[in-house]
Parts: sequence; structure tokens; C-alpha cells
Amino acid sequence: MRRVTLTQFLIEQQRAGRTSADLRLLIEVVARAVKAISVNVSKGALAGVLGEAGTDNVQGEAQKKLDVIANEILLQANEWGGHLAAMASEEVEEVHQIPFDYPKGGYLLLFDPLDGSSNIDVNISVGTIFSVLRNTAAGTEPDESAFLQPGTEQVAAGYALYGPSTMLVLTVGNGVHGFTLDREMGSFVYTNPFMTVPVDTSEYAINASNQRFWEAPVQRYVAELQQGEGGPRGRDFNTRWVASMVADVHRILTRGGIFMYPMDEKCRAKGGKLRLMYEANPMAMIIEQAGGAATTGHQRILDVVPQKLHQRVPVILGSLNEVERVAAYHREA
Ligand code: P6P
Repeated sequence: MRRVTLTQFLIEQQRAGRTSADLRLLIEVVARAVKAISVNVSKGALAGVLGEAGTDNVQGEAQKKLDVIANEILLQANEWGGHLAAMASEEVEEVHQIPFDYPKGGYLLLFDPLDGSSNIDVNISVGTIFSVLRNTAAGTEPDESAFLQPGTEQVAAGYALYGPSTMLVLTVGNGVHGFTLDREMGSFVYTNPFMTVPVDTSEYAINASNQRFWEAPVQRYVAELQQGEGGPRGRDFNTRWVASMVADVHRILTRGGIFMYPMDEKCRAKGGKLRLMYEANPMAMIIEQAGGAATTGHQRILDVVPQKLHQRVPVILGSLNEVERVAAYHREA
């Protein structure tokens, strides 16, 4: 069977009026950057990129952590293309402006360059998460306020998963589509059209070591799951926790499930654990586009109006019926 690549998929989305030429270019550039990150991630200890920053590599340069390298790859890949007005990264406090000698475009790119990087040193899957907004700011240097748009304003969202295979999962608002990197050809092959989240599941993902910190609705929900067949849910449930959001979300997109990093007493002071703009929002767009749901417990994640670029939110997402159950328990509390 003839293989369709990411490039052909994006040209066909543009031909159907679902993406602009600039958005297509932006996604192609991010995909190329993700391939470079995948090469670095897959080298592991062979490339001396593991462990903490601060040591010197063979050239005597300051050795950088892999997430710093991933951040630099994404920034440098996207600076010159002329499709962006500015960028924001989990790794960088301030908005990253496009260098003055490059043209600017109409989009804002936000990303977590290497999410789950604490798993790198133990060779467990990690990922890159990205979100695209339209630039609404006047002037040539958008500041933080230009980025503070609710997740409903995203024009595209996606992630790369550096697992046994490297995959790119993407939505431009017309369903969720998965691509697998063919390392020999160096191209992303369209392997997973219209990925959907089953509305029911018997699998849940949460860091159970935080149980004593959870709020009552989550305590109630998880306790019912743990009671299994003899409890109010009438069936046994299974649990998974990779501690790499991209891996957990990808599993849910592939076979269903519910992922929870809810508000708890430990992270309350920070507003939650996960970041809104470049973790929760892109994943929420993907999950909703795949027929699932994503809530803070009190409101739809995509409706949250951001106050700060790096703000955190509680995240409960995945199979529609389970997420709605947790949201109902919050309403009843
Ligand atoms: P914990 C990784 O650091 C991350 O941001 C997400 O990818 C992941 O879901 C979560 O934190 C894991 O948190 O508290 O279980 O280590």
C-alpha cells in the first residue's frame, strides 16, 4: 500500500482549507525539530547527554541536559521560517522573540520541549508537547499578554512520543492523526488516521503516592475504582502511571483511560502540577478532538482564561464517561 507522509497529509489539509500555508510550514518545521530531538534522545548515554548540566563534554563545552538541547533545537528550527510572531517554552521564563533579521508571521508557538525528562536517565519514554495560537497582538514584539488566550483559540496542537518508535500525534481541528517516524527515510508516515478515545474505560492513571493530599471528589472516585467488582462500579479497574504525561496520554488515546493530576494539598499553592499553556491545553484539544473530555474538575480546561504564561492547572482527561463522572463528583462536593 502506498504510504502517505506527514507532508502529503498537511498539503491535503491545506487544499481542504483546514490549514494555511504558514501553519503547514510551522508543523513541518516542528516535525523536523522533533526528528532531531529523537536522534538525541535515542543516543542516551552514548552521546553524553544524560544527567545533570554543569559537567564538560569531550570538546570541553559545558554539557547540557537533554531538555535544554531539545529546547534549543525547537527555538533555532523555528526562528527563521517567517511563520511565527514569537515563541514560549517551558524551559524559558520570558517570551522568545524572533531575531530582528528574520521575518515574522501570524502564529505563536508554545512548547514543552522534553516533558517527563526525569525519565530520561532511566530510559523511559518522554515527549515533546506543542500548541499553536494566532498572534493577536499589534506591534512587532508580542509580549506575554499575546499568549494568554484560552485553549479554545488553539489552531493546532500535538505531541511527539519518543518511545520504542517515535510518533507525532497532531490535530488541526479535524480529528487526531498519528504519524510514525521511518528512520531510514527520515519521514513521518501516516499510520493512525482519526484516533479516538473510547468513551468508557477500566484503566486509570494517577500518582497514588499523593492519595492523602487529594480533594474529596477524587478520593471518592478512586476509592470506588479500587473497590472493583464488589464496589459501586461493578467491575475491576487497572492502573498505569508512567510519570510521563505524553506516554500516559498516548496510551489513553490508543486504548482509553483516564489521566488525573488533580488539585491536591501538595500542589495547591502553585495552582496544580501541570502547566496550562503547553501541557494541559494542547493535550485537552487532542483529547476533545478524539471524542474524550478534559476538565480541571471545575471547568473545561480549554475554557480556562490564562493569567500567566507558566501557570499550572489541575488536569483530569480521557474517556468521556469517566471524566464526566469525576466532574459530577466535584459538583456534588
Ligand atoms: P509525578 C513530568 O515531570 C510531568 O510534568 C508529567 O509529564 C507527568 O505526568 C508528571 O509530571 C509526573 O508527576 O509527581 O508523578 O512525578
